[in-house]
Amino acid sequence: MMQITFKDGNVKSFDEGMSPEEIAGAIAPGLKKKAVAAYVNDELYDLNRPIYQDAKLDIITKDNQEALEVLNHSTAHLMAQAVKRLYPDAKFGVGPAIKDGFYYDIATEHTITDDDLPKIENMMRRIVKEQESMMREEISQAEALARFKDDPYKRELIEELPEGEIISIYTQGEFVDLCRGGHIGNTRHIKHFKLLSVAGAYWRGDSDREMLQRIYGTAWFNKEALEHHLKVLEDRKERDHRKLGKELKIFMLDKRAGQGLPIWLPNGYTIRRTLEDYVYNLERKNGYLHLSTPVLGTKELYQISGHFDHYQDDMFPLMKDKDETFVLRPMSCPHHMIVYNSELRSYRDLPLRYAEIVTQHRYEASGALSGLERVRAMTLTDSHIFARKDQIKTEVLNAYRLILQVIKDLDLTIDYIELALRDKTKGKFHDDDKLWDEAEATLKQLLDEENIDYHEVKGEAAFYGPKIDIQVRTAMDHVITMSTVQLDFLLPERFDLTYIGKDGEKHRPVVIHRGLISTWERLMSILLEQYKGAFPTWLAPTQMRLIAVNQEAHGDFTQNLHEQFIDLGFRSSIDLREEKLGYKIREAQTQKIPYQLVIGDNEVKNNTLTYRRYGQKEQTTVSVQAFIDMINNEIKHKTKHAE
Ligand code: TSB
Ligand code: ZN
Repeated sequence: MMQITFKDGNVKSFDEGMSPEEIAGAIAPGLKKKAVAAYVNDELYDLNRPIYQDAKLDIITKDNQEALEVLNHSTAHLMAQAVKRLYPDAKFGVGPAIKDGFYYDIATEHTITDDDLPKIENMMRRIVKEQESMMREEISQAEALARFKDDPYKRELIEELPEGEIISIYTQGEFVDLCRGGHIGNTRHIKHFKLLSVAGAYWRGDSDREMLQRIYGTAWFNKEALEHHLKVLEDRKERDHRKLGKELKIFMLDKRAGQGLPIWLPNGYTIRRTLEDYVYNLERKNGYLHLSTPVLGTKELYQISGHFDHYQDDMFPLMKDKDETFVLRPMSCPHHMIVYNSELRSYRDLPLRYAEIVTQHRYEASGALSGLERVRAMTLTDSHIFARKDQIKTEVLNAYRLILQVIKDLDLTIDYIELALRDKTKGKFHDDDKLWDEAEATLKQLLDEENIDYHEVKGEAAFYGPKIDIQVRTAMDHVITMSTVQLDFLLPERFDLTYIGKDGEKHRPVVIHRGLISTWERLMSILLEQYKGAFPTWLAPTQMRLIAVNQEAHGDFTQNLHEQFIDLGFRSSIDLREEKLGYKIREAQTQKIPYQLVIGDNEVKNNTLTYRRYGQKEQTTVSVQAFIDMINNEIKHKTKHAE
């Protein structure tokens, strides 16, 4: 007999060799039904893996968070077995559970397409019916290499394990897989799953290695949960900014223009200029001074700043001529340091808040590029605030509060605040411990004093100092950095920045780097997804579309109205094409224009307007002036409309 200690402290005896599933069944049939896997002495165990010794047992049930991961991971094995049956030459890379799903990387001569997925799903269902047990076996490295002699990917993984390590493999019917474990024990427990898509994936994420085929799928414990998830995925597809960006002509990418180098189309650029005006005004109100600096700098400038030593991986290759070497700038800070230094500064001049909407370039890995969310050419709502030490707290807080206001105006949702610190063991940070300790302690203290909740993350700081990053959750369920406030004691040293204090002596200012609302690129990706392309009136590239019922009878009135709207600063557009009325109305709808105005006899006779709001069925007739007041009011208050 063995003694099993449960989470609640209860101890019970069971026959040696019983599995978590059997133990659960012995306690209560209901528990057995809900059991998915277990922790045995804190090690993740398969549901059917025998326990031979006294142990601490914690059964993972369907209600636990890890359960879904175990199920999805098990489903990955099930899928691999089905793939192998259909395409016997298939070899396998890795097949982990991911958030809400799983994938498996596969090498086969057969090109797997979306059309193959139902076939694979059917085969999976067959294996479920066969009730294959997933049996664990522990073998030596040498034996593992022999067992997987035809599987180059698995061999590579086995060879990398530390010598002498015991390796676990799983047999499920005719199929054998290398795996650490944590399974649901038998394929019959896997009922509600769907294969979602196929994509290419480099072996080990390395673009110099071969490309494998990756199948994504998802598995759930009941039909409703699966259906709900598929609905969520459908909605995400509709919201994907890459799709919407194309349909609504916001931006484009073209291989010839360059990867990660987006082109802003007229609609997108109009929104961007609207956001720019908004940011300029807000910053002016808050004491920022705007300036403009070049996209190129000398190599020397970036050597002084330290970017050259610590940030080169993220920079485009240098541009060299006979006597000069240029850097395509990844950041604007060095330029702003020079501006500070161009005059003698007194303590009375501080804080000095330089702001710039900065175009900069970063040589992001091609695999990391994604639509507008991560790009190589980007324009940042940047600022560098030069302050005395006694001003740090107020300036950081002012910057933080301004960020909160913009986030609110744009309707974004903060997921969490991250305090990004240095990781001493990594070389990408400057190495003056004293400066780091002081900067990190200052930010920590400030957040604590203000009762701002935050997560600390080591290794995510900038090379010059710690950051407070504002993390936003997108409609696609990515968490992404939008805004940032960074405390920097390094660049003031590097550029020998000084001001004359009250005492008549020279002192060092500090620099606060502030990204207000990320880059226009990233912001646009987020706004597109959030509004599903239906921008509120203040942001919409076209705010109203005017359509005359009959060109001859109503054309002049419509044209006059259009010009009047333009003079008022509205982004009005008029559809004069010789198309059917119904066609014009439908098109205005697919473009998600907030207001469609159809102008006919009544409007001309009564000097009124009949409008229909995007997404609504009813039409409303008002006086021209009432319409103008309504639009002005919406713009002023950044009114959002329900979809
Ligand atoms: C705030 N020197 C500071 C600046 O003064 C700086 O550049 N900080 S940063 O490196 O954190 O970048 C600022 C913001 O740019 C990030 O918070 C992020 O929102 C955005 N950003 C960074 N890289 C990319 C990228 N590849 N594509 C789109 N946006 C990006
Ligand atoms: Zn900066």
